Amino acid sequence: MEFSLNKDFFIRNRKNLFSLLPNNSMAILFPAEQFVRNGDALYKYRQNSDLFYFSGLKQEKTVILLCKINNSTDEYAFIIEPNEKMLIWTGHKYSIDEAKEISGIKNVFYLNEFEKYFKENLNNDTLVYYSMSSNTRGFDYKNKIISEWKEGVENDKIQFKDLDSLSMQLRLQKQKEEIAIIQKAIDITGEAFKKVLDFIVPGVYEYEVEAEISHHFIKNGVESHAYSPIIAAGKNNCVLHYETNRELCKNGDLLLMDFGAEYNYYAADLSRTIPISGKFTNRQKQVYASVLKVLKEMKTKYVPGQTIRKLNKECELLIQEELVSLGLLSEADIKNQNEDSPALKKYYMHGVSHFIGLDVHDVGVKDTVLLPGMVLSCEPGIYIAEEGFGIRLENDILVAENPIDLCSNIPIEISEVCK
Ligand SMILES: [Mn+2]
Repeated sequence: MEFSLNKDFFIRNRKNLFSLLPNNSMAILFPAEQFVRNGDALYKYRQNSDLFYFSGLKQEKTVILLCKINNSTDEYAFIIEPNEKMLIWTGHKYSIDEAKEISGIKNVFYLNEFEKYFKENLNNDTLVYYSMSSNTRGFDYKNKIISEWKEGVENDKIQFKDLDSLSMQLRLQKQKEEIAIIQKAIDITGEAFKKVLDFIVPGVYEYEVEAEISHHFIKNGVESHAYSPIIAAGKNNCVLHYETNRELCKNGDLLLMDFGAEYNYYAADLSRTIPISGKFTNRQKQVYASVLKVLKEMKTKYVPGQTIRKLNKECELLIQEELVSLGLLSEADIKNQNEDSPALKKYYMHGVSHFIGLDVHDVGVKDTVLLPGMVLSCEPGIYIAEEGFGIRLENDILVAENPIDLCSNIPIEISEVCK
């Protein structure tokens, strides 16, 4: 199985985007900004997901221009013009031919030519689509173009449109190559979890567990975590976005981990909670069994026609039932609860699902109607601060008439996560 995307994929994606674009419009894809860490040190660069999806070009300061004028289409890519200094400090940059080969775009020029081709294609009734909300806001070129647009806008009929809703429509349903890559990211993530199961003993630090995971990721060609890994021992189980990962893993406590590899730009998202000693207490086991039961029931519901909003509701009802049987809520608590802040929110504060793809929290909204090929998380949890622990379990599910659990090979049964 091939895990890299070739130009056919990007050509197909642009063709699909053209079919959504009205006549006499253009779409401009701006790159992600290079973020400064401090001084002249930059954070590791990662391309904007849309720009990657429509071109495969991972290099900074790349702009894509797609024109649909008089019902004929033109595609352009604009890239950095390499010089000697760049070669010395940051190494190789794409040649024109390389950018053509990666993207399948025939018209590749250096960035200083962008304006010429942009203006050449721009007419008074052209609709100009660009992403108004993704992480491309700071890029100088985008700012320059947009401020020029705003100055000129009153004088002509150019209209600006948000590209995000169009790219969302395309990115939501994953193609078979994408699912293969997501599965690869999940498999590496699952292997890392198995390493942690062997590694964990009382007395290790959360960051040592993180190191086991990162080591496995890097060794297997993963360029980055898909998000900051949560390695949370004991009371930290209940901190939903814990990421300091500096504390000791103690005997009798649980270790909640939420982490995922990003493989060739696609994310995995996995949560597991395990006993640090290798054995649950009776109470921990009881709560674990409840969360596992909810996960198993919920994952059968990722069928076409569903929405995240409905899944959330169904999950809340299941969790509520478990909270009653765990003695955490009484029937009276439920009867007297305020609709806006249901009693179960004390123990389960988040939603059960989000879309997964190029971004770990991928495009798609709560009312997006699920269709085959969409990938979403299924992540119920119960957090009991007063008992000093919380449990979250999370698998990634492919929507189908019979939903497919892409994490089905990763240990989750009580017998599998205990020693
Ligand atoms: Mn998640």
